[in-house]
Amino acid sequence: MKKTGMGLIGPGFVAAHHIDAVRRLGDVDVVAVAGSSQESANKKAKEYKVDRAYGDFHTLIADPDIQVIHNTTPNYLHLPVTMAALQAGKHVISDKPLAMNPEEGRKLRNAAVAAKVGNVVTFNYRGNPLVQQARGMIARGETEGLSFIHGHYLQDWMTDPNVYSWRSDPAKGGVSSALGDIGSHWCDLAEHVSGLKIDSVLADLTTVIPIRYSSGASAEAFSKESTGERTPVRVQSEDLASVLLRFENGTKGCFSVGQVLPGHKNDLQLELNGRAFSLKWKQEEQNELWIGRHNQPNGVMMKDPSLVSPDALRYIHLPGGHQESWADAFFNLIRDAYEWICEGAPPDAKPTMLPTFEDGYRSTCLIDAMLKSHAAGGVWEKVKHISV
Ligand code: SOE
Repeated sequence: MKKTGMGLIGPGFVAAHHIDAVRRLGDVDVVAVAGSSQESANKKAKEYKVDRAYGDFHTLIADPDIQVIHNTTPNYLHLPVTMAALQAGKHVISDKPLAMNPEEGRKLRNAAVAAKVGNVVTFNYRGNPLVQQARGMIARGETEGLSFIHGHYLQDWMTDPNVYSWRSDPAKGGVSSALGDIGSHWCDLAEHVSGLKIDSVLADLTTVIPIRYSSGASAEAFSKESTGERTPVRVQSEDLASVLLRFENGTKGCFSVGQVLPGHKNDLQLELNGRAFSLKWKQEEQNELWIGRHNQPNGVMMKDPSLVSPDALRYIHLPGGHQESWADAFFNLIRDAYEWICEGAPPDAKPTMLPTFEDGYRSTCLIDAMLKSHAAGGVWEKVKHISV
């Protein structure tokens, strides 16, 4: 049987994980990678052991052996690359955020619907089995409603002012930095797990490190480059933010994001308080789900096939006590995406867990509302999201 062909455009930090996940599927071929130049594509193709390397994305998209395009380029290239792939009738798995702003996000969402192809955004934290467990418990009404949804997503890889990434450059990363990069994950997770949409937001944004020192090249996420000749760059976008939330049914919420907070490596935490019990999931301790109770001792559900509900079981690969990780959850998303794509990606057969361009577009609307709220001096801003 001929394998499905995959091509990846934009080999940065996350690209290796896309390739690993696809190779783990077994029935998908990593056909080619494309970079910003032939030289960088050759280097990455050698590193990832991929046969074909293209110095421009159009050639990769035109390759007849490739049916699925993974777009892991910097944010400013999401629109042109994804649009070109959709127009060529290819399925697309895009890194988050889908686009730089709601206008771009809407164009991509509409183009994907019109092209009738698989369209997925890597909100990969949905792929964790205990995230699906929490989602199922809430959907079945076991928490007896939700009063408060809160948490944070904190990192420290931008603490050093010598780290200058394209994410801090509005022309390449978009007007928002921390909110677009990791706030987008938190909000997607909060909406997915709770089943509730955020209706309005009140945001307070800060730039803790207003001057960064650039070596001329963009630092990869989590890299620690601080050598070489550097020039100062004034940073306008936020590296720290706190946001109050009102969900559609009146449920309250709040979250903070920051990428300059020493000691916090990839500290995503989501807590949901219901009338019957509370649930808390921490990405850095992702094999446990905390269950808080009022009249009984609190508990911890371990990731164990015999404990979770059937909808979460699908996302577990190992017996209890065998820790699963970020890469396993990422794989789960890629597996669901390819299963859907191989069926022809019919909208009504989309796995519940799978985030599509609709979710990616919504995410750009959420971030936009937060930016507007802050710019207006911290006022409540309604999230404007136009459905197809
Ligand atoms: C960097 O902040 C980053 O790689 C994000 O871009 C990813 O989406 C997140 O999963 C891990 O951190």
